[in-house]
Amino acid sequence: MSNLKSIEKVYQLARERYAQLGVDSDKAIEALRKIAISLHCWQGDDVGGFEKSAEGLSGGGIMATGAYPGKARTADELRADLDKAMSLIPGRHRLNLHAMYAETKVRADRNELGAEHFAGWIDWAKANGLGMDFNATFFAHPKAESGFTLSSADDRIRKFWVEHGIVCRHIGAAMGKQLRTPCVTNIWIPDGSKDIPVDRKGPRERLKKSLDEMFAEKIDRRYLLDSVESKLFGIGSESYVVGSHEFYLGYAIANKTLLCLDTGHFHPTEVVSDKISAVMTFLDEILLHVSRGVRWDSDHVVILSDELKALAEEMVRGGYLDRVHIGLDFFDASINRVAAWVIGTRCMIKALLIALLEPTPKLRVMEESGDFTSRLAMLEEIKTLPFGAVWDYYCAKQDVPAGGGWLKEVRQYEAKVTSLRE
Ligand code: RNT
Ligand code: ZN
Repeated sequence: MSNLKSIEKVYQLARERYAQLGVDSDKAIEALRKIAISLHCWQGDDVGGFEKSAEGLSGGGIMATGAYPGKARTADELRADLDKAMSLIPGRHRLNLHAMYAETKVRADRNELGAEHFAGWIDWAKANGLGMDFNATFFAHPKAESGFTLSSADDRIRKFWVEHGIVCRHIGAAMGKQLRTPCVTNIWIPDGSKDIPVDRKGPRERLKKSLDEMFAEKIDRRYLLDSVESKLFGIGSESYVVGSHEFYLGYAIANKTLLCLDTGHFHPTEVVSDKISAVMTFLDEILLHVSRGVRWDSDHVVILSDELKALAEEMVRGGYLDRVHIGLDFFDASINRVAAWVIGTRCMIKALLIALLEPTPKLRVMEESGDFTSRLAMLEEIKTLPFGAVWDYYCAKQDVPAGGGWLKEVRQYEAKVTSLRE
């Protein structure tokens, strides 16, 4: 029997098994196909970027560790690596780009960037039928070295970063317009302090003022969706982070922006899965940065963990798929970078598939009638349903390797392409 034939056969058995629980696996697959994950460009080069004066990650408090050979050195290499990764991931997804990945012929500072500097990316996205999301880059820059950007007490510094935010909104809008899908343009700043500050209030008031200035121009939501990302602490901002969760939750509600919840940006026992329904009660849309913190905001590659599954369950159970933008945010420099994208993104999609295959109506009936014994029994039983058969079938139908076979392709690409890079 051919591989495809056997995948189909196993799928038919799984389909029947799910049908016994009232779950239509064909429908689950159809729903899954429509979910776009925004693949972050920065896994491909350890958050390096291509600016002429690239200074690496200095001044940002985020860190990629590891020295695996073969990282992309140019935009063309990064796009080729993304092409390879995307060819091994089922479905049609999006590209999440950072401003530091501008392709400038002559040096343009962050406040001088325009859509023309991203033409190579936009053309590539267009050619591949991908939407794009965008991020302003408020780190790895001399004007970020003091540890304060949009909240800086130095008005020249603060203004510079406000200008950066404004040009990035225009770039995002151009991406959205050209690609005919709104570009979520996210703001994360590293502002904070290593040791206990006396003034916690001043920087937060200045950050609000800067955001107000940045967002003053109304831009059509068909092109641009503004988003703000909170954080708990960073390297060098252990004692105080200006853009904390409370700060941005308040800002997003008051100003109708999106809120970005990064799964690595909370206390280790706090989970974003429980925050979704809480914030969605007050916000139209949110952005997720799906990451995996190990003891801290370490940005490990996303795996199919209980929390990843819980995150997907909350999106599906709450009917939030249209209002939650799923972006990834991890960067591991210690393993093959193309493989890192493939592993993390496939896991995100698997988690969504598992959630879509849940017999939620049955569970709800148990819960509503107070039968928590049956609810717990069923929640545990469904963990061993044949979801893998549905996943394999979905991959085969989408023309990507069903099992671990994708790794062979990454290894071939490594031998022919990435390992030859200096
Ligand atoms: C940093 C934030 C931010 C970055 C990217 C590169 O803690 O998570 O989203 O990871 O912008
Ligand atoms: Zn993030």
